[in-house]
Amino acid sequence: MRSIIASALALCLVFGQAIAQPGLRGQLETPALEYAPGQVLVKFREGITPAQRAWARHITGAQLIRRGDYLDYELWQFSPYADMRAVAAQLRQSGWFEAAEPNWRIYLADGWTPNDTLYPQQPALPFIRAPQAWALRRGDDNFVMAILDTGVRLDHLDLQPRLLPGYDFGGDANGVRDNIPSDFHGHGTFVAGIAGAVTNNNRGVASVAPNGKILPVKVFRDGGQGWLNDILDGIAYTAVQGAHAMNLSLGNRAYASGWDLVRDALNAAWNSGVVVVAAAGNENNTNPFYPAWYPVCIAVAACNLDGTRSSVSTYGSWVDVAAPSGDVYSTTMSGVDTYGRNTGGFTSYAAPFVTAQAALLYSLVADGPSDRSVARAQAVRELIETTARPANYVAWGIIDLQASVEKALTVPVRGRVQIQNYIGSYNGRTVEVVLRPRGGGNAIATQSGTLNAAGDFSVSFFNYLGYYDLAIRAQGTLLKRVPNARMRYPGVSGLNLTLIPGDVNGDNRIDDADLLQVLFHFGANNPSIDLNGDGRVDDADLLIVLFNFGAVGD
Ligand SMILES: [Ca+2]
Ligand SMILES: [Ca+2]
Ligand SMILES: [Ca+2]
Ligand SMILES: [Ca+2]
Repeated sequence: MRSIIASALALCLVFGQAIAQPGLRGQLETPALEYAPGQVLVKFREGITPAQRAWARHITGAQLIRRGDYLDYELWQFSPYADMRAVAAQLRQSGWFEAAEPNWRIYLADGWTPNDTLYPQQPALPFIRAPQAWALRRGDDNFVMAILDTGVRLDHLDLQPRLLPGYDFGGDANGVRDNIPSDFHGHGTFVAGIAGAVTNNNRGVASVAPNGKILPVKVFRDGGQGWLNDILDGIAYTAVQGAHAMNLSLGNRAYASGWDLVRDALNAAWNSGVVVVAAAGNENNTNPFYPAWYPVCIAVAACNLDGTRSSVSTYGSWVDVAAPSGDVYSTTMSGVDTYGRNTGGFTSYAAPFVTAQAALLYSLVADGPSDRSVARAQAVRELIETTARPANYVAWGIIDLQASVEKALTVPVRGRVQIQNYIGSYNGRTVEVVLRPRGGGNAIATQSGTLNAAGDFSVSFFNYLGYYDLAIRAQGTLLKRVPNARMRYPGVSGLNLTLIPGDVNGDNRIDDADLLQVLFHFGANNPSIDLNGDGRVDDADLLIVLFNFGAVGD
């Protein structure tokens, strides 16, 4: 019996420091994983009796939430503010447990497979890792992709539910404009289906953006001729209609000063928040192709499904990204339920992959569909470009839908803290960021990191988009609230916080428990109790606790 009490006591003391020693966390070099606040999963060693288990919970202050139904584990709950990496590490050190782990968040590794009958014949979708992206997010029907093209077959069963009214600037056969942007050419119907065919409807094809609306903007006559003024009007109309992305599978290798008018119209659209995507051309060279050449456009080359450049695609450092076009299946205009495959490798059919990606990402960075701005458009463009898989024939690489969605869901929180009365280096001191519901409530997620010498920190949260309150503390300080933080790409930054020291045990209040810890470690060199960072625990730290005595964190 004595030995059990002795080891229980050791566990108690070790644990007593656990919350106060977030420093351990840094040494674990755990990647930025996320765990359920305050939860730890423990598995006792053989031979520990139920009574001893209850005793262990009692002295550590843990509450038993549940036992494994099939495996012999216990899920324990501590304060949601506790650093569970450090708690688990301390529990492991006690020698009582076979395992003690924070209750890590687990993510689906699988993709989402739509049930469209032709989906198995659309290898371009897994090539851009669409199923993995769709398992996370599938876009939003309030976000709009404008297809400036030859129109769309409006009664196509795999398109019709996704079509907004649109407009016909090209004017069918005779150039007379109307509000019926039907397609008698075929190009626009094929482009629209790649970006936004109805997906998971047991019919036809799947599309890159399973949710989202298509705005058909017909800017060609039925024979395929287009005129400058029709395109200019189509671009302006697209911006006014509130589109979030614009697809331009059109252009010309020949420069004419009229293209500068198109450029100006595209710049205006971009400045109102429209992401502009343009086919780079099918010239098999690096020469400019208009309007893709203009910097406002995300210029899209075409690649084969082995990642090589399609033999016809324009390429070069001015071309931003590549998307598949070597083997694409889409809707055709010949019937209401007709589909076709294209292996030409044309950039016309690569661009709509990127347009749909833009619409899907836009829904992740915007506060709803009316939140259109150049800042939102810029965020979307950065997500597309910076997550592309490198390819040597374009500036950024081949689009990766999964990586772009994951990046949009991974939100950094950056800032700088100063601790009152602190005279040491911040370098390596831990910082903890707690995510809570806006306006109050318990912690939803906690992330930790380390400060640099200046007190700068950066941590990331995965899959919490929207408005939250943050609460931030450094080792030994109270939490400081940052209300109403918008969690989205490119992140929350520029936080500048002055923190109140004295909360040695991490329960977010400064009281006699903290005082006792300082007294207990008086004279030691214990960084989690050395509140002023001068390398030892002494009366200066004691004074800090006394001075802030009674204070409670946010
Ligand atoms: Ca018409
Ligand atoms: Ca379908
Ligand atoms: Ca305390
Ligand atoms: Ca000190």
